[in-house]
Amino acid sequence: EMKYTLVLVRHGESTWNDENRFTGWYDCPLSESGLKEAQAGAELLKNEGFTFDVAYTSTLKRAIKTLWIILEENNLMYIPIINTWRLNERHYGALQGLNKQQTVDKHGKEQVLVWRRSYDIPPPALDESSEYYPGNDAMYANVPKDELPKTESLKLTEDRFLVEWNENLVPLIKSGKKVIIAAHGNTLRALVKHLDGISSDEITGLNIPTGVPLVYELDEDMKPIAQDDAIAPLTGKYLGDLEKVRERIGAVAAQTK
Ligand code: DG2
Repeated sequence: EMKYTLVLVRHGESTWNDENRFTGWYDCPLSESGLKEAQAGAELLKNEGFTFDVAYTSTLKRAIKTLWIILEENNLMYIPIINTWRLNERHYGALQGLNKQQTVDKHGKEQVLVWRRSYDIPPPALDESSEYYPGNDAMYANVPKDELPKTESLKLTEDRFLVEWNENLVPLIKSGKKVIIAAHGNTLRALVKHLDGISSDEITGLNIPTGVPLVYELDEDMKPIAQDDAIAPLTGKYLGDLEKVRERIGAVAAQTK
């Protein structure tokens, strides 16, 4: 029996998504089309009458801005927003900043697919002297250095995301609060893998589109209830025109050809 509704949304297209660069923890803004995607996602939620008590997001402005647009459109700017690095995108290591297609040209399609989509193989790590090392960023001054990544596989991303999920999000949802999570392609892959029990093999084929709200219905044990119109292997449902959603999913996969 349906008990709780949880809404997930990947941020709208970022400037580095648009430039087809590996982004990870790099803090780029939404692109012009990303702002429009976020607005369209916000309107879908409004038209379906969604409301929220608490919002969760990362420390990265593309997710935060997407959330702000959603809250503004839905007259919910007063609700608490929790920002945590545990919802940040997977750290892309030494790939951050590189063009995805040029990386294919250099290392081959198979290798890049392993880096982008394998479950437990992390990309090459970056050096502590790198400008992209989170330990050199004031934003993470309060995070213990040994918790800050130099690269992450999806598995490592899932591990640190699930700390937040189990310690804070699950109790919040079970207390009856309506929660929206605005996050990133790979943190959301990690979360839906956990929710839907997707295997490490099957998760390699899963891509999350930008800016489209994804609605989960959960029972009292946080198990998802399968919904009509869900796109397998997910049991949660994307809002809006599913044909367009499928196209956007395909476009994410096609960033490396
Ligand atoms: C993208 C995901 O993260 O890239 O880090 O480049 O969701 O914050 O735009 P997001 C990045 P892929 O794993 O799909 O290549």
